[in-house]
Amino acid sequence: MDAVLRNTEAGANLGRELLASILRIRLIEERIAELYTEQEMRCPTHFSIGQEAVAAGVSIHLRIDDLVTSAHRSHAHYLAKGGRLKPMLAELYGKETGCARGKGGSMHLIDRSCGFLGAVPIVGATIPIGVGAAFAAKMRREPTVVVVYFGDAATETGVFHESLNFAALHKLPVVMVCENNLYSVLSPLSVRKPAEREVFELAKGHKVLTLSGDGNDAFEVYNLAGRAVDHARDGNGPVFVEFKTYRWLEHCGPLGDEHLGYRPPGELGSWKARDPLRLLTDRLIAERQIAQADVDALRAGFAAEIEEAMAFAKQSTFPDRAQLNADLFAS
Ligand SMILES: Cc1ncc(C[n+]2csc(CCOP(=O)(O)OP(=O)(O)O)c2C)c(N)n1
Repeated sequence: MDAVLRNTEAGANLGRELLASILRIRLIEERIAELYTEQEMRCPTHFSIGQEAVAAGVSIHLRIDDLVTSAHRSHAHYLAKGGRLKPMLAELYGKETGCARGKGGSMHLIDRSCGFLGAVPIVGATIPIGVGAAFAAKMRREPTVVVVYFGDAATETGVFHESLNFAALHKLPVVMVCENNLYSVLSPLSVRKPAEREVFELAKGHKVLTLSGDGNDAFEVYNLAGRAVDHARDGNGPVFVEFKTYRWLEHCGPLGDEHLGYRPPGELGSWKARDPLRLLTDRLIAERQIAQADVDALRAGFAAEIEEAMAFAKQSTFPDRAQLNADLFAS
């Protein structure tokens, strides 16, 4: 069964809902990582294992007709927004049942049915697309909020500033969510910006509401994102929210990369000790909001869903040769 926007299985309880969303994304990506080595998924794939609380805590505030854009690391954003698992996995396998009909792969997820306007791996490229969608929504007097997800490196592009300036000028209902995982491929922030200037301070220059917080604390993400989405929906203009978090795997691909030596020794371990899934599970169990048996049941349910979707993706057919030039803007 494909997921709905909010995990109804988890019920009205916020903590359980956040946990279900994070756990589901984690299990899906772990399974993709396992099967990736079979070399049947042939698209470059960027995992967000370790960063899932951001997508979960933001999306919980969104309605089905709110819109989202993302970049190369987009599985979590797509799934949390109500993206359908079977078409997502089929897309990774290049199949015609994929959400981009097998022509995009992991970095080009798109699904209008859940308001996922698209993911594009050109750094910064989807920021103006999201701002344009917010401009259109405002002109049509629709109550839509657009969330634009990107990494810390995207704040170093010119189009980020042009877009934020335009959004601020026109008071557009856009929430820019920056997942600051400290690296752009192998380059740490220290070689990319002055040490005394934080990433979020760039947005302050545009005089928009600017927030920053812990992206591994699901409740903190929930609270900050709630403020941001309400602000944008109430017509107060754009918001920039930075969430500090950390990618566990290599920049692109299913493996670890500690042997490359670009991250200081112990850094990965210290972030793993702050695993968003573990932190939330421990807290909910300690507060007796959930029992380990509930977590195990959620896990089993998601595992079954994932296996069914994987089988669907593998059994689907590749697009027909005749479809090669279909849906293209240029021939
Ligand atoms: C315009 C452009 N320049 C360079 C690249 C190569 N590239 C792909 S991902 C990436 C780093 C992106 O870092 P960030 O935006 O912080 O996201 P993260 O990968 O950390 O999630 C780069 C430089 C690109 N895709 N587009």
